[in-house]
Amino acid sequence: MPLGLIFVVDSNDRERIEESAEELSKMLQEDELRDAVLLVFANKQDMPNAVGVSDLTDKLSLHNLRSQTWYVQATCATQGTGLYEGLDWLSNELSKR
Ligand SMILES: Nc1nc2c(ncn2[C@@H]2O[C@H](COP(=O)(O)OP(=O)(O)OP(=O)(O)O)[C@@H](O)[C@H]2O)c(=O)[nH]1
Ligand SMILES: [Mg+2]
Repeated sequence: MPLGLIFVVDSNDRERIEESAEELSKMLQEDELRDAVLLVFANKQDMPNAVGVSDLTDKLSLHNLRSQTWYVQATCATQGTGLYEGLDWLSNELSKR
């Protein structure tokens, strides 16, 4: 059974998205996470200045990933928006394997 990895990004903290990208990239190079199914929560989407899903996908260089299956879900954790959609995607992907 592969691992599911949920990576939560504060989309509103523009100064630290680069830091998030570096952390994610380091994690995904770990042997244990090579085949992980990656769900990114692009959190704080309710904030007017938040980075959108498409920009965040670029900033995290997700299109360059070769060994992981990934998905970016827009969320607002305080209102619960997007959480179940993301978890449904993850549970579906994991059940395929
Ligand atoms: N507007 C909004 N606020 C959120 C959301 N999710 C969490 N928060 C709030 O964000 C605050 C916590 O901020 P974080 O950025 O997670 O943590 P921090 O204290 O800034 O510390 P760092 O981890 O160093 O960034 C809490 O008040 C949460 O209620 C969201 O989707 N939208
Ligand atoms: Mg913060």
